[in-house]
Amino acid sequence: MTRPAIREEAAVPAFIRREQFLAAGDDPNAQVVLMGAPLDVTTSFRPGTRFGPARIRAVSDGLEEFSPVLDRELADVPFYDAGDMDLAPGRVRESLSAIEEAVAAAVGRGQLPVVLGGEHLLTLGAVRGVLRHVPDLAVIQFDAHADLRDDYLGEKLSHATVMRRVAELIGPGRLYQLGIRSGTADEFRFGSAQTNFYPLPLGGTMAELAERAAAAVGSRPVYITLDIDVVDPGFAPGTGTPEPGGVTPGQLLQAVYALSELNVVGIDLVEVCPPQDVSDVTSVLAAKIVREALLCFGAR
Ligand SMILES: [Mn+2]
Repeated sequence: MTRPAIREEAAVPAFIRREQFLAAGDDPNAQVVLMGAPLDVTTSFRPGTRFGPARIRAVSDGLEEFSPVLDRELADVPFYDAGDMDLAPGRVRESLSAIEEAVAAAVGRGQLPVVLGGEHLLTLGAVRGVLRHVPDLAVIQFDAHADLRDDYLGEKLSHATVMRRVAELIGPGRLYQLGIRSGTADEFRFGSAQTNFYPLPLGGTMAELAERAAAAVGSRPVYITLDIDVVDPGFAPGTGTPEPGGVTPGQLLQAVYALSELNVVGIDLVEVCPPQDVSDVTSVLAAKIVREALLCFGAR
């Protein structure tokens, strides 16, 4: 059988739009640039964070664009979703360089990069990228784990060593670690002695820790890294290294709001692992945190 020639004007419309985050605009020069870094290389327990950015985007569609708490909506904060970086599987250093370049490009143009992970090691690349343009940087980390090992099974570059490497870059006194409840005795000694180490207090709140950190950071530029496992695994099971005894989503959001006056120059949200998730609760929480972060820190 001979098929008729294809007529261009009868082209099938593009049914499948590349997934974008809720209400993302199409101006690459927007004040805020969302980018996915599906790094999933050094994960030690349960892999799958490479699927994080795509799933967070997909479920973001179920959220409203308006935040009642912030009384602001995404239309007030134009942002661009640049999609996911193409990170070659297994190539740690090259991947970190690609992340560094992308983040440096955004910061160099005066944009606020918001990076969706991916495993926590990506923060090292992102902080390197920010540091190219912003000296005197502080980093605020929300995490269940200290991530302060000097090496992990002999490897210096790992999700378990990432904040040690970041501390070396910016100076340990510039790192604020909030909500930590897991690590080795060595990590806790290093953290207590050298970083601004705010372990999760029994009975205290995450927002109080964030307020302390915000007061200490003052007007200095700050990068925020948010490891979703700071939230209790009962609320956020979709993560590689769940650690019981965490905060509720509401407590975490309160802590994010407590940072709203800071001079935030970069943000990441890491360790969402969709294959381990239940009913997308972790991805939906991540999407909500991203929305609130966009509205909190992107409206300048
Ligand atoms: Mn972490």
